[in-house]
Amino acid sequence: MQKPILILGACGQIGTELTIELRAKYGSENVVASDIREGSESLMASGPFELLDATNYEAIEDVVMHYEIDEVYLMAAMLSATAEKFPMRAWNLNMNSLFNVLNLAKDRKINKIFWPSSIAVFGPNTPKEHTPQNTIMEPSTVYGISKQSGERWCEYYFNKFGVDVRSVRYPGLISWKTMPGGGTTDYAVEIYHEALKKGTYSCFLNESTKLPMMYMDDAIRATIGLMESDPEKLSVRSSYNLGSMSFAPKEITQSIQKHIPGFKVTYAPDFRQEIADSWPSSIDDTTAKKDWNWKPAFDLDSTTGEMLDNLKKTS
Ligand code: AKB
Repeated sequence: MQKPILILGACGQIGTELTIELRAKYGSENVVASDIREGSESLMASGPFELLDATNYEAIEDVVMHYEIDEVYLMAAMLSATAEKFPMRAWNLNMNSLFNVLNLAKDRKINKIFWPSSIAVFGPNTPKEHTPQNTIMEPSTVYGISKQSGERWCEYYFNKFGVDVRSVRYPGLISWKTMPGGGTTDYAVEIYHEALKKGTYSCFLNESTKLPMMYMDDAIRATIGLMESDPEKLSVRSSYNLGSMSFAPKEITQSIQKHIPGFKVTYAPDFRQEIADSWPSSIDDTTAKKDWNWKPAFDLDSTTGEMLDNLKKTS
């Protein structure tokens, strides 16, 4: 029998699709979605929902006890661009929410945790191409510092208290169901919306800034795949590198132009350029492939096809 799952931050870009997929897989009644505010009508209507602040330990504990929750996916976070504007709020949200779920697991009130890390854990001194699983990590952003600290705490709770916490370092995620918010890689979603709406886009990164990216379907498959893996096979309890594709704004532009030939992009780099410049260009995910058979399915052109088709249908 499936034991109940709680998703914190269920209404965000990843949380929405994760909730839909977990409900399809394990039954709607077994997946409790929660967020600080209500989400899309379809998400709210498709199963149990709780208004919940991920920084409030007692409130989470009440929900965990009420539904007899077994696993928690903690998807609430402040992303890189917003975190630069509100450093203390970002630190409080990103760290306190993590401690809340780690401590619930330490006290055996829940049994398993998924917590997302990010390519932002790497910094300007990290090797840029094929960034290895273990390498120099000196993040220069507020968000990156919180994710790197989070990774250290996850590994610590696993080693000291046997907490079954699992994590991946997400690259930029491309999706059409829910908009991202406050990230540096968000341009790679906005560009599709603007291509269809206006035929032009002003990009906040320069044309040759290559970053690791992934289509959301792959990210959800990776997340659930890791959570379903045999714990004995997992050699990493900080966070796994997760690779798929890498491209620069000029390459995504060319990919869109195959469908919309007149599409034009101008470049006006802002403060997010410095964040992007500190991150890797491509990721070596050999360890994830070896430990739990990770394999991406989407490249840039298949992502573009999916994005344009689905956005046309829904707009
Ligand atoms: C961001 O841009 O902040 C995120 C990330 C790479 O973690 N999408």
